[in-house]
Amino acid sequence: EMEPQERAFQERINAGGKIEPKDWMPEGYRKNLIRQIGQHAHSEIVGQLPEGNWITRAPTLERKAILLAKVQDEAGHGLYLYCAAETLGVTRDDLTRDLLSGKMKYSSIFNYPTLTWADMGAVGWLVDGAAIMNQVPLQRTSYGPYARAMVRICKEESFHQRQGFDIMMKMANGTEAQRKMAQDALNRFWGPALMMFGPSDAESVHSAQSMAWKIKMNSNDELRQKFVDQTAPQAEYLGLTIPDETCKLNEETGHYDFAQPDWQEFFDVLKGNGPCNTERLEARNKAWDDGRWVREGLLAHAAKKRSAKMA
Ligand code: FAQ
Repeated sequence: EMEPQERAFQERINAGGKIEPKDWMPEGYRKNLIRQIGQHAHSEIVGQLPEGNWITRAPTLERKAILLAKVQDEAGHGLYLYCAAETLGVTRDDLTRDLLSGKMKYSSIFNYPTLTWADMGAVGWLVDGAAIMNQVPLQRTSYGPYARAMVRICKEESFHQRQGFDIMMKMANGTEAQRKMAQDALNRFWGPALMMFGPSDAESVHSAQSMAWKIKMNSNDELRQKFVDQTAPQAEYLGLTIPDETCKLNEETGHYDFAQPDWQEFFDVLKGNGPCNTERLEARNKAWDDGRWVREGLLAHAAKKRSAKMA
C-alpha cells in the first residue's frame, strides 16, 4: 500500500508532471536518479578518451577541428549532468570519488579501444546513434533538471552522429583499404553498441521501477530494436555488412531480426575485465591528480578574495 504522499507523487508522474529539486520525492526515486544521472555523466567524461586518442592523428585540419569540438561537447555534457545530479543532494566531488575508485559505473562501450581512424566514424555513427536513441525519450523524463539537460545534449549528439556517418561514407566509398578499415570498425563496434542499451528486459534490475517513475521511458530491448531498425538500412546504404547473418528485415513484424550480443562479454566488462577498463580508470585518476594544483590555486584565490572583502 502506498502512503498518500507517495500516491500523489506517482499520480503527478502519471499525468506527465515534472518533479523539481525541492519537491518531495521517495528516497528510492532520489537514489535511482543519482545512480543513473551519475553514471550517465561519468560516461560522457570517460567517453572522451577513445576519441581523444585520435585528435592528434586526424587526417585533415577540418577533421581535427570537428573531432576536437565533438570531444569538448562530451565534456560539456558531463558537466550539465553533474549539475543535474547535484540538485539531488550529492556533490560533484562525491561522484568523482566514486568514479575514480571504480565504485560507480560508466557505459561499457568506452572500455573498447579505438584502433584506426575508421573507429572515429563507427563511434560517431553507432555509439552516438545508440546514445541518441536512448536520450531523445529522456527529454520527457519526470525529473525536470535531467529532462532539460537532455534537450541540449540531444541537439549536440545529432551533430556527433552525423559527423560519424560522414566519416563512414568517406571511408566506405574510398580506396579498398579504407573500405576494409570501415568494415572492420563496424565488425568490432556492432556488438558493444548493442550492449549500450543494457541487459535484456528479463535481466534488467531497474527497468520496472524506473519506468513506473518515468526515470526511463522505454525498456532496454525496445530501444535496442529501434536502434537496429534505424541502423541496418544505414549500413546497407554504406555498402557495409553488419556482422550478424541473421540481421534481416522480418516482413511479418516489420522489424529487423538480429542476434543478441555476447552477454557474457558484457558482464565481464561490467566487472572491470574489458579490454580498456584499467587504462580508462588510470587516465581519469591521472587527470584528477595532475589537476590538483589548479584546484588548489582556485581555492587559494577564492579564499584571498573572501578575506580581502572582509578586511
Ligand atoms: N554499461 O537494470 P539495468 C554517452 C548496468 S551514451 C555499463 O537495465 P538501467 C554519449 C546498470 O547500471 C552512454 N553498465 O540498468 C557519448 C545496472 O548496474 P547498477 C551513457 C550498464 O540503469 C557518446 C545493471 O547493469 N548513457 O555517453 C550498462 O535501468 C560518444 C543492470 O542494468 C546513459 O547513461 C552499460 N551499457 O539501464 C559520449 C543514458 N547497461 O547501476 C562520448 C542513461 C546496464 O545497478 C562519446 N542511462 N548497466 O550497478 C540509461 O538509460 C540506463 O541507465 C541504461 C541501463 C539503459 C544504460
